[in-house]
Amino acid sequence: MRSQAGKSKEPGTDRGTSVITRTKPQTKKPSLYRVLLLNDDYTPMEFVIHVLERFFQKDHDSATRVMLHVHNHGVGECGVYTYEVAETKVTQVMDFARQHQHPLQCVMEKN
Ligand code: TYC
Repeated sequence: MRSQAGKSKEPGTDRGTSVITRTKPQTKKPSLYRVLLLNDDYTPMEFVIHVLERFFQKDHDSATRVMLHVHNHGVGECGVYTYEVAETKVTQVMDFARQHQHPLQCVMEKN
């Protein structure tokens, strides 16, 4: 921000009026967060596929691929979201898993 006082006038005629000019863009990109599923030995594969379809809008083939990736590698990405959306997804998955008495874990991490 710059305060621009009157310029190029006769000496002594500046009446002190100034204009505040915005120089910095006022939009900021939101931070993004990855939502991850963690593998465990007990949650049924079909339950994980259902979670990916229900909360992450995956079709059946895509959900199956993500589930198998988590099963084989220990962790996998469900999606990337702004903070509040990611937090909501994690809560929804954890609540749903608990309701069905599965130990499935879902976490978020900053990108
Ligand atoms: N490993 C589980 C099984 O063999 C399946 C599974 C996949 C569990 C992904 C959790 O996030 C997970 N039944």
